[in-house]
Amino acid sequence: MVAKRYLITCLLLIISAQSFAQQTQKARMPEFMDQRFGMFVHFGPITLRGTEIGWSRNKEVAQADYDSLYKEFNPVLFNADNWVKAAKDAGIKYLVITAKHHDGFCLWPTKLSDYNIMNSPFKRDIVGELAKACKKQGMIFGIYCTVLDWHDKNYPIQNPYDSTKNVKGDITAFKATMKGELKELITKYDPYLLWFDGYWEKPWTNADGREIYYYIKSINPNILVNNRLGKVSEVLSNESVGDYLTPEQRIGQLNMNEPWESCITICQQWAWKPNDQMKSLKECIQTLVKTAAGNGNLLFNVGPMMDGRIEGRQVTRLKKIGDWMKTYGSSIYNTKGGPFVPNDNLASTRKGSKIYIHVFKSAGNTLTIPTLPNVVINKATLFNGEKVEVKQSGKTIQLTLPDKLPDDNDNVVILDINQDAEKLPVIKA
Ligand code: H79
Repeated sequence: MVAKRYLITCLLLIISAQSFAQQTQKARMPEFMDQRFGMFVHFGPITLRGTEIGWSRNKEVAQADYDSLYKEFNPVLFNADNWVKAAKDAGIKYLVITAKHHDGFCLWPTKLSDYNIMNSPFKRDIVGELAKACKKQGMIFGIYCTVLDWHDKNYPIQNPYDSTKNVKGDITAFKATMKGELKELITKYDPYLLWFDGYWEKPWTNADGREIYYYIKSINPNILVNNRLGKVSEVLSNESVGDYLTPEQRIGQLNMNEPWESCITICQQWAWKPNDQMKSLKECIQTLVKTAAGNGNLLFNVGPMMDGRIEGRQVTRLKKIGDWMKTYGSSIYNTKGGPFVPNDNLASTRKGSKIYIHVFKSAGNTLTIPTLPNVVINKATLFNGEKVEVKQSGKTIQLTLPDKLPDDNDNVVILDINQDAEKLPVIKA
């Protein structure tokens, strides 16, 4: 009898937690998706070697060396306000810092592990300083953590490249530590979102992910959580754990039903690498545009240098993206993707009665797009006010652009139509 009552109470708790979480998701997701542009920051002692965070341990860098780097980690030129300003200047609206990556090193003074920033010569709370700078400058603040921890003896995988170095582990004890760390992160820094990694890990189950998800939401139901806390799938279903999809190093496909965010690096590596190949301004801008045009967000990654600064050429690149956004931001923020499915020649976004056609390639100065059924185009202009000629014939619309196009990276045509563009069905362009 008692057991039965206990079971019913548990079930009720789970059900109410679930609907509560879903309510939260409904309220916050659209607001988050309206931001469109975030900055991912991968940072840690490994910047001293210039190899990849996490995955270079036991590869390019010997384990003993990797695990000792924190003793020399001293990014004396770290200035949280400068990072946030670099993001702001790019037109970025939210920032996500790797508080703990797979190597287990914590960038905040946690009570749960000695492997943290207070035991480095730097002895400053990087997560805390960033949270504060974000608040000051009006930047949404998010925290990355991962379900792996190669440093924690309770986590069964200590060296993914050599299973003989692995241990039995204790996932229950591990989850207790994880909850302790999350509680610290949430109560100290009040993150808007938690960005989890690690869905591929064998010792981690979907049920483990769900437990942590509800733990987070029980502390603050408003915190958004990405889908990598559970066993990820390409679509969000009842089985998924998390509030949005997160394709990595690729632009997600147009999806009007499920929220998503692509994480993509400004160079090749997540963590800083000397002379890493940087994306051109055009590639950066078109990556952002194609993401928005697919109805998703872009979490654009930078890896600051070992001295704590973001590389000058990256700061300049970010500033140039911001200059473009100053003119064209209204075609990105708060818009929906579509109605045209993005392709190599064009992508589109929409808001109210406006469709923004982003022109990447045109045949001469003519762009042909499919007809929009039952739609009257009242006006077509570029952002500088120049007129674009519109000719409807049969199944296509021809847009004649001025001979000299104003922008080298993406020219945007604004179509003003006689109805709500956000309600139009998706059309293959
Ligand atoms: O933090 C960044 C990556 O380090 C992290 N996600 C982004 C945000 C990430 N870690 N692992 N993965 C993504 C996917 C796993 C890739 C692997 Fe491999 C393939 C692990 C082993 C095979 C890449 C190739 C790393 C080692 C070899």
